[in-house]
Amino acid sequence: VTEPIAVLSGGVGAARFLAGLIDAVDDPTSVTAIVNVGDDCTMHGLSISPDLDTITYTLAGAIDGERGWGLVDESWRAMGALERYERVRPGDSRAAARWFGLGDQDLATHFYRTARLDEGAALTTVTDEIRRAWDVPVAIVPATDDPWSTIVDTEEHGEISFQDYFVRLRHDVAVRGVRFEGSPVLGADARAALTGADVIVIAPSNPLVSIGPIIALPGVESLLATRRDATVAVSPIVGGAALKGPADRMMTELGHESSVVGVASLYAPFASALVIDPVDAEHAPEIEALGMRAIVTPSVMSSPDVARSLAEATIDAMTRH
Ligand code: FO1
Repeated sequence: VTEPIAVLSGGVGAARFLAGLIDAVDDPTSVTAIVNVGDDCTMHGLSISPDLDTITYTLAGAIDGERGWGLVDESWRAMGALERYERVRPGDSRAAARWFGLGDQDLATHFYRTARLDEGAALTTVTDEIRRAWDVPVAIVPATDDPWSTIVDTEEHGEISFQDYFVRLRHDVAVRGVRFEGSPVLGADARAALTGADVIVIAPSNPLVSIGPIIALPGVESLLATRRDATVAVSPIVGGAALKGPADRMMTELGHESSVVGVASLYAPFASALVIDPVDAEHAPEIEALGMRAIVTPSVMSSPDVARSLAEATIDAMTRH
């Protein structure tokens, strides 16, 4: 497989799929990951891009596999040292927050990103510098260079930032809505990848808060619709449950079926095929009724071999029919 491939990406699920795709293609430089930035946040004055970093660290072989985020063999001395300041922090201050774990080595990435952005560099440029520092062969591009934040509307706390929802509240709260804030433009590299790809893959990431912010960028849904025959999605829901994170619960709370059929309903306007696990094979006719081909192949990426086979089957489905 050598054709240009664009992959709409969130965090962990996308990173594992991309690692499998690198093993499956002849030339990894033909792959572009277009990455969600809706989770991006500022902590301690530092610009943090969790999904970009999860993908970079995973493809560099440096991710902490158990956590799924941050670096392996990490130490936490800086975080620990913040405790002293927690005691003097005014009640209404968010300084010295320790609920968002930033490891000592991971901090270097956020120092670098923040300093370069402060110098006026675009996020696309800085992301590519970080990618090269980690010797990752796949192009990694933020979906947009502009601020574009996911806001989660919760029953208990009203509207909060994505990381407040996901990390601080451990996504253990009822969600009644999701929206995105900003006036973004699709990144030029992302647009070029979507226009030029032979195959566009929607990675197995949360459809509402990982893929959703990319699709919601002005012009992206209509651009993808023109590329529907080339676009395939990999379901992040297997047997009705999310592989990781709160996608299943969130789908139900926001009025979608938490199943491969619910995923198919969301993606049918712009994807012509959906990859599902054998446990969901019985749902293939419902997916086809929505106008998508159902590709049945093991999709729980429990090992690099499964990730590679999944990537191969996904690309084959689009190039050999
Ligand atoms: N996820 C957590 O569950 N807890 C954390 O403390 C945490 C810190 C963190 C720091 C840097 C980074 O790049 C990611 C981090 N994540 C953490 C993961 C991340 O916030 C989420 O997994 C994604 O935003 C969801 O895709």
